[in-house]
Amino acid sequence: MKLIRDIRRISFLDSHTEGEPTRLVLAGGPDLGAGPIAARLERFRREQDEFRSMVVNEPRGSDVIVGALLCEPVDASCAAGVIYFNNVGYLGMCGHGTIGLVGSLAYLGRISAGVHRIETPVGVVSATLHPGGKVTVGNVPAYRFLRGVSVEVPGHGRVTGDVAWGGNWFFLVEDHGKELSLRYAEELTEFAWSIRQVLAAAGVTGADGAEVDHVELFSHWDSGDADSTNFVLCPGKTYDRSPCGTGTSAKLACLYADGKLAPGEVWRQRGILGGVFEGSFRVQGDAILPSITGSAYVTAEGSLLVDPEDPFRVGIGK
Ligand code: PYC
Repeated sequence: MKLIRDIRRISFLDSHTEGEPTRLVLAGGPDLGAGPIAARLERFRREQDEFRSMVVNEPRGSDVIVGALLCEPVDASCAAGVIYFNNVGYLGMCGHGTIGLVGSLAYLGRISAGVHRIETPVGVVSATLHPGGKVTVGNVPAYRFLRGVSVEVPGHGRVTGDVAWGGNWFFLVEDHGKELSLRYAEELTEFAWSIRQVLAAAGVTGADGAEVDHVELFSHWDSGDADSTNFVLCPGKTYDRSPCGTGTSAKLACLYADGKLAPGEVWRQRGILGGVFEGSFRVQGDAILPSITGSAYVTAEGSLLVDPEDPFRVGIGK
């Protein structure tokens, strides 16, 4: 006998950008009204947080998946609005996610090659879909907020880094003495996590007291033809498989502030899996306008099913 239950269906399209997954929710998401995307994110957080966990956490997802809720934009000149989320909360912007979003919309035939405007909670970004399938994200303004902040990390000694905004808040560390290799991912995760805890305890924040919830380690060694390799720890204690679009933007802001990279010069940022984002910038007042180029590939499409009787219907997680 077939069980008749009111099963909820959430249609999605999965992709990865240089190894980092994005799950785009196309339909079946919560009604967040028609206000600005930032206000819709607050409503999502306040009233519909279970939906976030339902989509990205086990048993339908994993800690690594970044969700992207496709929204109707407020501004008719925008191709889409989007709210990014992960295993523990929400992201202001997401570079790899925007590359995945644009690749996914192209796969669905909803956009073609050219420049598209996308509304995010932290502002409108541009996304250029190139004829060969690469995507260049014109990110929100990025800037270095604090230079040379030193903290004592138990078991590791003094660690010095910069706090910078690239669409999310980052602590960027170069002088860490670690080998940035995938085989040390667990150790690097624990190290970066300790840095994050120490920053929080020491009251080191971004502007307006914002939590610095991403930690980015850099190395110039073994980067092949790239300028640097990074290891980026995300808020839910997972590491970014890609070079991280907002993290690369924050890096560009620091390079500019140090006079190490000029407007228009290309910076090739390698991620821990070996994927590369190409970054460059223009200057806007005290900030820079980063451009990040990378590739995404679609990996799955279908429906997530939510059975009201399922004890784990809202996901296993936070
Ligand atoms: O690419 O900006 C990014 C990002 C943020 C968190 C994970 N990826």
